[in-house]
Amino acid sequence: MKSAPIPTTLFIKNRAKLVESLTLGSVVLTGSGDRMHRNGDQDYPFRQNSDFFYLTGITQEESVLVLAPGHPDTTRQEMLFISKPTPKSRLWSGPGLTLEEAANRSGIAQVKWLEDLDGILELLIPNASNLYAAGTVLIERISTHYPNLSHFQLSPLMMRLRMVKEHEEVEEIKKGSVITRSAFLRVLKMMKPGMWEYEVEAEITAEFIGSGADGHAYEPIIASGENALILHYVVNNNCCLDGDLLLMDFGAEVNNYAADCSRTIPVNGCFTKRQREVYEAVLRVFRQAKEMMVPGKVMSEFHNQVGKLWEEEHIRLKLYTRKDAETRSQEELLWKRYFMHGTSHSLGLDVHDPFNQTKPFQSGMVLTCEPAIYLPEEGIGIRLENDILITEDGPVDLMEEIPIEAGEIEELMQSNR
Ligand SMILES: [Mn+2]
Repeated sequence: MKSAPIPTTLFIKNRAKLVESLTLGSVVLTGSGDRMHRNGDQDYPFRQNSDFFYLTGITQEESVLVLAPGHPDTTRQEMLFISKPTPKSRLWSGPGLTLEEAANRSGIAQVKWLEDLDGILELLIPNASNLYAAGTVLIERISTHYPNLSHFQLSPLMMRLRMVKEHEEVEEIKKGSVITRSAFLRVLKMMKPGMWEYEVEAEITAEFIGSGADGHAYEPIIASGENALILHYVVNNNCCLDGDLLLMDFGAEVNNYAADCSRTIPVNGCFTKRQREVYEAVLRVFRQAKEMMVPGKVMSEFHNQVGKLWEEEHIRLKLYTRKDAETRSQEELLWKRYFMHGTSHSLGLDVHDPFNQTKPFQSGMVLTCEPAIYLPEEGIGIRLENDILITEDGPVDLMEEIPIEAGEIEELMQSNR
């Protein structure tokens, strides 16, 4: 069986938190993701809208959540609408959720068929003091039926909630990390010169699917040699050569939650002296950066501190001199030449989860730590990335168990020869 579903307690808590942040008389309408037509009878794979999933746990299309917390009729305060199966939909797509199943999954007592939605909206919308809406179909419907009514975006409220994780969410990210680890170990076992990047991708995919994950949380980057210098390299269509490094950025998705990991390994199982020197520099920055991920830190401040660490390492690697570094202005800091992306982003239902960059880190946030170095002159790109849970007692590395020491990686690769 695929991974056990997320406990319904999470979705109940999430709705309670949203309701708490609403003013009196507010009504929330939010819809599932839209079906994306591809061609003929084919759609792009459906993946639930993250905000909608966060509030309901429902993975089905054509679903709508209605919240009217202050409503005098308590049966109107929280309602879920799902589409009623037809003989045709049963034949082509299977049974779909029953009302009872949807109620159990979401923890919402009032579940109705979608055909009843309009009647309910007619009752609720004209009396709402604030209307929050999300989902293209719903917003279209509101602007057609109530052209003079203005509504607010739901997403800023959702961002505030999703930035801090509940323990059920951290558990899913942990599950994804365990599967991501198995995939990495599998690659270490197989890797040898002459293997193609897409073959590496296939091994990772097989491990993800075979372990009960949903699949990849994002398009995996499998970049050998100079391809590692292309930050979003996803074609994965080159041969891994003897003497090159292989940069992999990959993560399993479990119950819609993402894991996000980067590792860089020598294709032939043995770092050259220079590769090892550069690798150790990235690892040192990674370790120090991780320790700086504590409550109260602001993202930009964190990134600049990591930049300072990089400056020392770059000087040690003889990329520039201290004198060079000190004469530069803030806008043309030399470390940015070799590390041109952020050190961290929020992680959750989306691999780049909604995050307000101005808000300080706080306990319960899950953030990546991903220092990297890109040296075009030497054809070297190295990135190391783990997922970190911020707590009052210091950072907790959710990927602690995924090998990262240069020596350990070499040993694991060579022991399989
Ligand atoms: Mn990342």
